[in-house]
Amino acid sequence: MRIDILTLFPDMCRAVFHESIVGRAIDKGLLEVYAHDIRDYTLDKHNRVDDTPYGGGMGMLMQAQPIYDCWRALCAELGKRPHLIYLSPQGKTLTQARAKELSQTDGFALLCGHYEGVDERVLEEIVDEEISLGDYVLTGGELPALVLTDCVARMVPGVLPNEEAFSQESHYDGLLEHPQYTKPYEWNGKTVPEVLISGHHANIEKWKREQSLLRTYQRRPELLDCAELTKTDLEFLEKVKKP
Ligand code: 4H3
Repeated sequence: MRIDILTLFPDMCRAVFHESIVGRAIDKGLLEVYAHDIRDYTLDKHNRVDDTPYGGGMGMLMQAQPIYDCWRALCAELGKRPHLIYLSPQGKTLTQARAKELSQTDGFALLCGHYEGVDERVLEEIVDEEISLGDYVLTGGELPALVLTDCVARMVPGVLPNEEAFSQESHYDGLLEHPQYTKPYEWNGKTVPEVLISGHHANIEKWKREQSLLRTYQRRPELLDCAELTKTDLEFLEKVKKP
């Protein structure tokens, strides 16, 4: 899989994706991530990439031309138009399901805006999809782009040691994950739930499922409307809901 990031802050992106698990995936050749500097494509003699908004208003906007030329250069390099995602608070909220779909493609490109935003005309011309991380505003699209890259990368086959590592986690099947414990057995006067050291595999699985249902019910009850629940799950939830 190949991910191309169009940004005014390529070093900020590189610093993040060359570390940790994503960094290892790149070293292993499972993933290619490139950061392209939009400023390299400015035609302005002072290297400017922003200007004031028509109609007035605060701050500066990124101009269309450097972004468009950066995208054109990428198209030429790839020999095709990449699926381009613009990170913005106006996009559809990122879900685990959309990240999973993206992890099954051969790649995509990410456009990071900065300042107060981007000239709408270039967005109309090149953007295929708009994604938001949530209902809040950031100074740039770089952090959301890196979050999306991380979220997608960890589901690319081979990036995590085993597929179970992500298929059991929160949101993967529409539920929150059960609580987890590691050594030592007793810490700060608190021990680990007995069932987990019982060695009884079926009981352990049952406990995990019930904890997962319980947490989701207590913390994010709206998720239960969309989760795939068995008859046993529903019976457990009925018991829990009764006061
Ligand atoms: C994404 C981008 C929030 C999100 C973002 C989010 C800077 C978009 C600029 C950049 C525009 C002005 N903020 N919730 N900010 O995912 O290009 O907002």
